[in-house]
Amino acid sequence: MAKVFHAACPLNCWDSCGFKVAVEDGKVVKVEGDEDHPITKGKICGRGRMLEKRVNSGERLLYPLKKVAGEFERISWEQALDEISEKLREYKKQYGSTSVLHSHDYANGGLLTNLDGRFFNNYGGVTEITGSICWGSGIEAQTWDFGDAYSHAPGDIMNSKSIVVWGRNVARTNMHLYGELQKAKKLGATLYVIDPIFNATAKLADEYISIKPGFDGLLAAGIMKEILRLGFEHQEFIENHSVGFEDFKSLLDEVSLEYIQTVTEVPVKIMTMLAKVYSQRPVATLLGLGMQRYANGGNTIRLIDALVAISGNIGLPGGGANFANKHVGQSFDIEALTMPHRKTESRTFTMMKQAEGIVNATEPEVKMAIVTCGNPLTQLPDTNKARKAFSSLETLVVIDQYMTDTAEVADYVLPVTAAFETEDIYYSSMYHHYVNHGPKLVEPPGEAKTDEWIWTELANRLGFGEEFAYTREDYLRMGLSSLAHDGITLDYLREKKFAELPVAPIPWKDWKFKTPSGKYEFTSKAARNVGLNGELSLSLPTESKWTNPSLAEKYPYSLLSIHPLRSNHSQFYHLLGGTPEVKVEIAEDIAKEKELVEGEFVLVWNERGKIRGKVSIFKKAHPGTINIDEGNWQKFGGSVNQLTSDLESDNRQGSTLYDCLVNIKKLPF
Ligand SMILES: Nc1nc2c(c(=O)[nH]1)N[C@H]1C(S)=C(S)[C@@H](COP(=O)(O)OP(=O)(O)OC[C@H]3O[C@@H](n4cnc5c(=O)[nH]c(N)nc54)[C@H](O)[C@@H]3O)O[C@H]1N2
Ligand SMILES: Nc1nc2c(c(=O)[nH]1)N[C@H]1C(S)=C(S)[C@@H](COP(=O)(O)OP(=O)(O)OC[C@H]3O[C@@H](n4cnc5c(=O)[nH]c(N)nc54)[C@H](O)[C@@H]3O)O[C@H]1N2
Ligand code: SF4
Ligand SMILES: [Mo]
Repeated sequence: MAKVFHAACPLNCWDSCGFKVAVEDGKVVKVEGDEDHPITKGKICGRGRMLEKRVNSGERLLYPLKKVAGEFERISWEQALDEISEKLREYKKQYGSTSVLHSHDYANGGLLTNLDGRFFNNYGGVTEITGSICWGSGIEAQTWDFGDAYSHAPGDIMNSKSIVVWGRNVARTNMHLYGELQKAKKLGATLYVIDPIFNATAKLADEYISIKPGFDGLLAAGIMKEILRLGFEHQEFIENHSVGFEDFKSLLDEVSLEYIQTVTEVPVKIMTMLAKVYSQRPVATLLGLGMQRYANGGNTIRLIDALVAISGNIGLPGGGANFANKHVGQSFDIEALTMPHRKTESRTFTMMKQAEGIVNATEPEVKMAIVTCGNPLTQLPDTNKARKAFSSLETLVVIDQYMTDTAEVADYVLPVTAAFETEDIYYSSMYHHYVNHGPKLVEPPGEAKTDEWIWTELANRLGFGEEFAYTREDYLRMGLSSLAHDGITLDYLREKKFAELPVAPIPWKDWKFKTPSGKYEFTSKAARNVGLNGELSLSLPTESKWTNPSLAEKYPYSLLSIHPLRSNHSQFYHLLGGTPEVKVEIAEDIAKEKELVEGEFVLVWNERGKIRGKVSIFKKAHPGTINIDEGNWQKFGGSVNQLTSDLESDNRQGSTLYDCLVNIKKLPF
């Protein structure tokens, strides 16, 4: 008989669901939703359910592997840890500790994934990754405007008159918000969706606004021009709670609505309509991550923030510029876990520029990289560059559950535990503000070990084992110590399964901001402090017919690479059954121009790379738009990142993954 336990989804996702997991004979047999969870209420997605396959799959890595003469050989943990720690010791002695790079992303939302920081800081400080290919531009943008990136609590949209879903693929990536949108609509809210793709969320909308990818900032500028012309701006907020408005207004005066209509491909009458919508408060703006993955991505989010601000939609129930909720992650005592004071050397590369850093860095050169919770050879922009860089390292160590594209090129691959094989607490700083407890339910297969065990063993060999002389429970208590006065302890979580973090449900209610001036900053001082011009601008993407006409002539179509429905990034493609194909979704005008029909094979290419796939026609997508979902493995046709660029966005903290022009042609087969 199976026994059912509570657990939590570890995947990097908006929703951070509560689970009920059935275990029989020491194996996970079913993953379902926990009805008691206040936000996720018993509903989970296919990726969550498929975690059962992900933990039980026969393809799991079971033993440490070492590459010898181009082939992987099984070795003992003893040998793997001795050899890796010897290399760490030697590289540090010869070149300094920053000759080692820690490459990672956020594949696991567990609090104790932070122990990698504890290891690298005690080692002396390695080359670390800053910014984020995921949300970096938007986080930095909101930090400049408000002082931080905070969202309203999920149910708050029930107070909204209108809801604008701006570039978020809710039905696919944030399923519990979809349910809330349906509910808000029933209560009378009007829903607008702004997206180049007529996605499942757009189908729910009262009005769908199709836009040229990368031009949303300009659309926001057009709406603001109309708000100011019609006299709908919130005078009190602008005059007493913001700085830099006059300069910003002059910028808006420089540009005409006709120009905005031309570049955004959105009619002026839509701008006027949205100006009226925004003036009928409260309006909730739910921003997605797609539109900040452009060279102008930070400025795009700042212009949308500015629209929310001048229309008086900040700090009131039912309003907000909702992008992420950093408050959630800030609730934990991360420093107690990571011990940043222990590092004596430091160097950083942005997440976007890792490959370039590996190839070009001197003093010291990068000799070794350790990859945790990430699959850079599939997920980083410009795969060909990333592959060359990671393959050129003297020593590459990958800690993972599967033989990913990145693991394939490693010198050492270490098998790590998966969901339900270790205790942790899980949260996501993207949507809701509940933390979930996940107990250890089953033993890991083969010789797979926790990341924590691996760090401890390496620390013992490198002479700082005393900083790792703690149990998992000790670490969980350390990370939760900042929440003790709110009654949120490990014992509480073990018993109650989840807890509501002390996070403000309506941020910026008092219009006191965390910026240097304490006001909303149309012109950002924080930006100036890091040597950037903090003024808003009307910047365009880098790859467009307006900014690079000769490139656009060769490569006339905009390539998006949105998140896959059935996989979390690269984590499920190999478990979907059959051979996953590369699906090339194309707007109807491209199909017509290139005489392409459903199911035909095509080549999509630009100067960075090429990819072959099967055509699927996108109904109602913005003209000139192509999409290939991200995350696909090399053996199934390859990652779309063979085509994307590794440029940093305007504020240097984000990627330009969707700022990508391509061409397409029919293939004979
Ligand atoms: N199924 C599934 N869900 C996921 C994930 C997954 O891999 N699979 N990943 C999780 C993670 S880590 C993240 S970061 C989130 C991301 O969640 P989302 O932000 O919802 O997803 P994205 O796929 O990044 O893109 C969202 C939307 O942006 C639109 N878009 C692209 N460019 C533009 C533009 O220029 N303007 C406008 N207005 N829209 C644009 C796309 O058409 C798409 O509809 O999803 C999380 N949830
Ligand atoms: N073209 C394009 N590229 C994109 C995106 C896009 O929209 N378009 N989206 C970007 C976004 S938003 C994100 S967040 C990134 C995601 O990029 P990644 O986080 O690199 O992607 P994942 O596929 O989730 O891979 C993470 C790896 O971590 C492993 N892993 C899981 N749990 C653990 C653990 O506990 N310990 C260790 N050591 N390993 C573990 C998994 O097995 C997997 O191989 O991709 C980005 N790349
Ligand atoms: S992937 Fe997201 S929606 Fe799916 S079960 Fe996990 S947290 Fe929930
Ligand atoms: Mo992400």
